[in-house]
Amino acid sequence: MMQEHDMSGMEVGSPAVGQPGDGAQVTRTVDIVMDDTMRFTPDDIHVKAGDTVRFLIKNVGKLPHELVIGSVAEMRDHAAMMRKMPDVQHAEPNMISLNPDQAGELVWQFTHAGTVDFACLIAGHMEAGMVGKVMVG
Ligand SMILES: [Cu+2]
Repeated sequence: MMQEHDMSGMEVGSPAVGQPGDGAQVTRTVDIVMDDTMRFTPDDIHVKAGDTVRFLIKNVGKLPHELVIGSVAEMRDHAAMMRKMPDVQHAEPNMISLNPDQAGELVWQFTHAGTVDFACLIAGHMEAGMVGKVMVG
């Protein structure tokens, strides 16, 4: 029963990725659409360091999709674990899971200049190209 996996903070291992945002401090709103072509639209987002972004995310596909903010290296590890344990329910402040025709939001503060990745970690989706980048200037 004891799990060796410490899920907490796993996707947010590096402080450069940023931190959960405060909905009262939002400086930018970005709409993102997810679909069954395994794409995020847009998949290339530019913000400024310090911006708190409200992502308004809609799944227009017929499959569930999710958006997880993190680093690609850490997300590959997470995706591998998800393939081994597809029934694991995971919910973290850096992610949102949406069923078909569902919409939701994620508030995130980008604290450091650089590139932050996002991806859908449902088995096979990231591998099929369901990734995007936030350029933090
Ligand atoms: Cu997906």
